[in-house]
Amino acid sequence: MIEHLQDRFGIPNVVTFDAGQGGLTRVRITTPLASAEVYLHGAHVTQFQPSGHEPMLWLSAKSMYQTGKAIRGGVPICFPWFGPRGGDGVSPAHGFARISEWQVEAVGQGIDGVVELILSLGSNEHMRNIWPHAFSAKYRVRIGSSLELSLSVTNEDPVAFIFEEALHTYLVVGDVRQVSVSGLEGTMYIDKTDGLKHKPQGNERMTILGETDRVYFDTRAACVLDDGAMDRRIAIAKHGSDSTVVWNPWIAKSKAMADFGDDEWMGMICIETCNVGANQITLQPGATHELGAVIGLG
Ligand code: TA6
Repeated sequence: MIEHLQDRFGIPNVVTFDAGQGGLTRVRITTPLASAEVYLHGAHVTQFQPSGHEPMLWLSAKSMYQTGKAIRGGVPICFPWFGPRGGDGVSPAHGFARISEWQVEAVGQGIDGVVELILSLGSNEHMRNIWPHAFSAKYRVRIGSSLELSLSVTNEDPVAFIFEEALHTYLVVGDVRQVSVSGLEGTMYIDKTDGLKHKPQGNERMTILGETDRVYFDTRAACVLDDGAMDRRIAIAKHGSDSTVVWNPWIAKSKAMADFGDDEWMGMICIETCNVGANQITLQPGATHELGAVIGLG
């Protein structure tokens, strides 16, 4: 299968298909602008590094790379729900998109050197057994000086359906205790570390002083991550998204996750581009919704 993909979609010295970690099919992209890696498992972008700069996406050294399991780090795609699903005991956390095998639809490189991958996922019987709706999804990944992601979901059903979605981006930081995040000033958030209380962000930049798990809702603003330790700023712009989630598991939660190193919490922060909770999407038959993020040096 890898040889077939290479023959059909490979670009010599630019786009290479190979067996990555755990033998999962991986696409490696090398351009003068940046390098990146994407697994077909979950259409999971696991690496993005602008030329001349440090890697931007964080990956756990303890991540698993196996069917049925989400890769820990990079940009997991959460769809068609976010978080655990109402106690049914069989639905995978954050939906099935990030543990499904996506198909390659197209690969190209523009004269500007930007490489674009288009991956797709359609509903199958297994999915319909746990989420009874027909959908098709396309994921466009553009590798240039910034990482551009867009997830388009089309309702293939004769009736409307409701879904949640997130580009659950894990970013590298030098020390999460020395970062601040701007763009969320003046918004409200749900604090998942404090009984789902609704709280105001106020007018100050957001900082991480302990376990942090916040769903900022009704916000379309770009965020800027200011990383004091690495002396770097990363901008996360977005479209088609009304929610932003910020997460750091801190010490205890890191220890409780098998695929997360006990001390890895200091080197990462999630700033997630979402439509979750009250910002969930209702999609009419035949309609398409696009969620997008552009992640680049600030
Ligand atoms: O986005 C934050 C969050 O919902 C946290 O509550 C935590 O569960 C995190 O996602 C990771 O979820 P996962 O299923 O990937 O372990």
